[in-house]
Amino acid sequence: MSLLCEGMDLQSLINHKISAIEERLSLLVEASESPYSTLFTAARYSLLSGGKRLRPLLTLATAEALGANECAALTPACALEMIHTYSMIHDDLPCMDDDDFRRGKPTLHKLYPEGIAVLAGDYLLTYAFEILAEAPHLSPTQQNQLVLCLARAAGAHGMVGGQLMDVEAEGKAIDLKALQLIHECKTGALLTAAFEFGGIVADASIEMRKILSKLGQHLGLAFQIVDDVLDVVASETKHGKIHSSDIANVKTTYVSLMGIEASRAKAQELYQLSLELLKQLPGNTHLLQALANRLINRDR
Ligand code: GRG
Repeated sequence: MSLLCEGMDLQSLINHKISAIEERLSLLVEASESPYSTLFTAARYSLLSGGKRLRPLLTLATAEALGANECAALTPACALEMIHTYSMIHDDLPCMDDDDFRRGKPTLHKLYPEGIAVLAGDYLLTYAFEILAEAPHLSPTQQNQLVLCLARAAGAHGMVGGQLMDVEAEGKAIDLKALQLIHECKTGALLTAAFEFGGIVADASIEMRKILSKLGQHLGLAFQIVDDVLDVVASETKHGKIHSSDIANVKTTYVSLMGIEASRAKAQELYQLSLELLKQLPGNTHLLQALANRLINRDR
């Protein structure tokens, strides 16, 4: 599918890019015949179950705003979605959050034995690096930079470290600084990598890549604050009173530390800072603005 789509309205443009991402994901993780084909069927169940595709969309939009060949951004964008999906599969396991449903469907370990769910996550984690190392339309230097960027974002100083701090903080009262660090690592690092990936694909300058990192940090934090607010608001709507999963799990959140209104105001402040940063990008940032807006004003 071509990624060129002049004259489309913004929503059609986003849908078009989501289709291109899902088509490439489906090609990359084929349900092929092999003695270990369960790995692919299980991975496809989680990978193709209709997430918002925020991270890959951010990579495509950043590449576009920097004037890069968007086709070159598609495989890196899919690698990010694979890491995100692996993290969701493992996060849902009984030894972590023990969730039965994700995106309105049974979690992977409810459909397959738990060990298969672990292995499907392991496969997606490993495979993401394989496809980056041989990503088409990119130089060996760019491939190497992508691998390094993703390893740093997903590893000990990023998502996995954030998850560890989160697990250790459960049931304890933590302050805003500690909470912010957890979020920067657990969810912010991968969102930041989504912007950085666009910069790598576009061969952006060091200065531009610093701007992209800052953008990712602001929006990553805003994303998490909105998530904390949604957890309370969605529960209030469902139960008619405050009964959030975070409260039930005795978790410190932005809402528990700052209250709903101050949390919303903080997310808005980060969004405005991001819009200012976007002005420093050389190309068309309409799609990035729309995605940032969606990230702040989402209802799921
Ligand atoms: C288990 C190694 C390991 C890491 C998991 C990212 C993470 C660490 C846990 C996520 C926990 C969680 C539900 C955080 C809230 C924010 C978040 C990442 C939500 C899910 O991301 P979306 O909204 O999901 O982009 P979709 O379904 O749209 O893909």
